[in-house]
Amino acid sequence: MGGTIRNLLCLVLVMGSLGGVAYGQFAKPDEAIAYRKAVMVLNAQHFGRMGAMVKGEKPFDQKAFSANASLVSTFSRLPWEAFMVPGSDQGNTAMKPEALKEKGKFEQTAKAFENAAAELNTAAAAGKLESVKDPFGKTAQSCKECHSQFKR
Ligand code: ASC
Repeated sequence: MGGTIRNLLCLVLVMGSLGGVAYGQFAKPDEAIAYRKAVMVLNAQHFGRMGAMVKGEKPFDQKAFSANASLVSTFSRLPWEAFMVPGSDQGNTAMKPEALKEKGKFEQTAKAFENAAAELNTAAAAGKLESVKDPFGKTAQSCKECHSQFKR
C-alpha cells in the first residue's frame, strides 16, 4: 500500500516535470520574449538564404537550400508557448496584444507556417529551383499572414 502511494506520488512528480517541458513554461515574460526573438532571428537568417536563391541573387545550391529548409521547418515546430505567456505583449517586443487575446487565430496562422515550411522542406530535399518556388512563396505568405495580424 505504502509502495502504491509512493509510486503514485512519483508518477505525479514525473508528469509535473514533463508538463513543464512539454508546455515550454517560461519563468518570466522577458524570457519568453528573448526566446521567440532568438527563433525569429534564426528564421529570418535561414529563410533569407533561401530567398536569395529563389530571387536569383545567389545561384541555386540544392544542398544548401535543403539544409536551410530543414532548419526553418524545425524552427517552425519549436514550442509556440513562448508567444502565449501572459504579459509578454508588453516591453521589448513587437508582438501585439491580439496574439494573446485571439489564441485560436494565432495558433491557426502558426500552424499554416508549420505546414508550409514542412512542404518546403519536402520539396527542397528532392527538388530543383523550379520545384521549391511555389512552396517557398507559400511559406513567405504564411510569415506575412501572421506578422500582419500579430506583429506591431
Ligand atoms: C523573412 C523575414 C520575414 C519574412 C517575410 C516573408 O526573411 O524576415 O519576416 O521573410 O518577409 O514574407
